[in-house]
Amino acid sequence: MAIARLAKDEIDTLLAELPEWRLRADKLAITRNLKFADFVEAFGFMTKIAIHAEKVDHHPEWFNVYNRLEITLTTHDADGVSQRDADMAKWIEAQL
Ligand code: H2B
Repeated sequence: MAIARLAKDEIDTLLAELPEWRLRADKLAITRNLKFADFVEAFGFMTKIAIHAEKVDHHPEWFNVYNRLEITLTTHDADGVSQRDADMAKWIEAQL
């Protein structure tokens, strides 16, 4: 576990800043659901995130069906939510 997990109060503060994001039931990830006009819009957004993810070496877990996208952010190297997830969630919000 090379990267530090955020403490409960740090996650609370983060989620207060990100009202569209939720803590997963097991508390090891944050999630957000998005809906786009169509598949091309959804996949285009995923492509944008993918390019950023490669750049910062932090990769989302996601599930896409047509225009729906469920994004899950967790840090495998921390076994939970880290500052990397916070930064990624904030970056994603800034693209919307
Ligand atoms: N993405 C996520 N979500 N969590 C990680 O711990 C992680 C990653 N680690 N992307 C990175 C890649 C690591 O495996 C590589 C070797 O830097």
